[in-house]
Amino acid sequence: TDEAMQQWRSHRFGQFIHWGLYAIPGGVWNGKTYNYAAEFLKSSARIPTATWDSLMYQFNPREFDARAWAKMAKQMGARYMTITTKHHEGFCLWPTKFTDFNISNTPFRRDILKELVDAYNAEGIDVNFYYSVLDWHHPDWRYDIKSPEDSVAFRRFLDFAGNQLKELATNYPTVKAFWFDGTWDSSIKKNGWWTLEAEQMLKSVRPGMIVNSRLRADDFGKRHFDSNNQLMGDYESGYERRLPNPVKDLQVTKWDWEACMTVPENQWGYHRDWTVSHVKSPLELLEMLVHATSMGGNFLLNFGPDGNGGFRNEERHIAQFIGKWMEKNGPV
Ligand code: FUL
Repeated sequence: TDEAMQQWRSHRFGQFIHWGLYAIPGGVWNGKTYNYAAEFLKSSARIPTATWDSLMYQFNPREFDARAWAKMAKQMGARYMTITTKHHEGFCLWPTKFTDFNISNTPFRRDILKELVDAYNAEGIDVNFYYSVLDWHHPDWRYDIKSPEDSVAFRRFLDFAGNQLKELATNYPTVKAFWFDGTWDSSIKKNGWWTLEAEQMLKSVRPGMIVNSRLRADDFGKRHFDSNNQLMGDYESGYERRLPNPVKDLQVTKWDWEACMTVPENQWGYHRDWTVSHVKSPLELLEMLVHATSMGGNFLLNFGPDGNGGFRNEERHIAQFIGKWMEKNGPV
């Protein structure tokens, strides 16, 4: 684990990718644009699960080219990549045995996760897996445990999640870290044992596996990473604009951390009209990269490919801009 953390730390700059069914509607439903995060559209537009899930039959990203993605990341200077294997919607980018709601039942069918892992690894880029425990699709998911029935259902859910994690760690042996999300609900908090068990399990399948702090629901937001470097730092990651302040946040150096950053405010998945909020310029993002890494953290810059598997021009431009700087001045 020390070695894994050392490697994680040395990477400094990574690419985050949010990709799922939400990329198809891109924040627009029945002609109406929802400004809140595109990956939350199901919830913002109150779309019933069965309706949302049928997007699966439309998922056919013809332009998807894992090698081109990896090349772009490489040219940008990224040394690791974190991909949403399953976001809150519950759709899985790999052919999992544990739910039908996965890539193999789309018209596309290909194992996107495998193609990405292979392509990025071939460029020398480590791949980490983002995994949302919160799951809007799974019938046994509970926000809270209010009855014995809830607790039985939720136990089934936790088994499901554990099985998926084991499957990911087993079938994609080069995965370097798990980036947990969606652990803030009281159902998970009441089952804190599971988070420990999940971490132990991942370590037993892949010795040296590291995980981010969000796995521990109780730590969420408190950012007291103890010196236990089996946990991968996440400095309030998800809170886009907030970068550490050298004076106020001096304690930040006590643990490993990563600032993850979106290009517009609060949009992680692809949004058709991302000008609904301030879109950071390439220079702003470069400054953040330099800021974060100069404070000893890692910088994880998010990209949200569209439903065809392409990046928007602005994103390509950002990648080129940072890449040019890195060529001259990097690696950070
Ligand atoms: C948050 C999620 O709710 C967002 O959609 C995004 O994935 C961000 C990185 O973490 O918790």
